Amino acid sequence: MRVAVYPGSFDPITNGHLDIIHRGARVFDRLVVAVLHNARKTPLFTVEERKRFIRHVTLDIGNVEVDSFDGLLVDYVHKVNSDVIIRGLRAISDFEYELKFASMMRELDPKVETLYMMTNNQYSFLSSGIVKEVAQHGGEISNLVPQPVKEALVEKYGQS
Ligand code: COD
Repeated sequence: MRVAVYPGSFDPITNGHLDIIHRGARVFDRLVVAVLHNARKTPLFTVEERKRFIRHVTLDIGNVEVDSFDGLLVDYVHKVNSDVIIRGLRAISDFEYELKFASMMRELDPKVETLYMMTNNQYSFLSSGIVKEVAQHGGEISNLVPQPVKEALVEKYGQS
């Protein structure tokens, strides 16, 4: 059984992340979406909230699991008996960071492969950060995030 891990902050999940989840789930037998529990950063949503959103919007995909992790990603990948990490690519601007990411993963364990999937063009500008910024100022985000995430953002920022 081929197991892949799709790690990220997912603060919150966007339609771009969801696009990569759909693509990954079609290629692998089991896809584990792993939310980073990063105590150093202050996320907008708690790990539990972020996991709940992802579970909610992936209910129709049978081979997707949602989990969280702390510490080194490579250790988590071993823990779930995987050797593949999936990352999403939006534009050339992602490349520099992703090259360092993949090189570091290879340094930590050469047997763990990092695979990149291109997002749908319509999501190539999308990030959790930009969605939060637009939501904070009352902009329209219906096409950018799943409905439950939109509702939670509207509730957080107190606008409709
Ligand atoms: N379309 C397609 N893909 C997208 C989109 C979009 N619109 N938006 C984001 N993505 C992709 C990103 O490129 C990324 O691949 C993934 O979705 C998750 O994105 P984010 O922004 O939610 O999460 P990141 O990139 O901040 O996650 C970083 C990690 C949590 C994976 C990393 O920091 C980590 O593993 N930390 C643990 C410590 C560790 O092991 N560090 C060494 C790593 S080499």
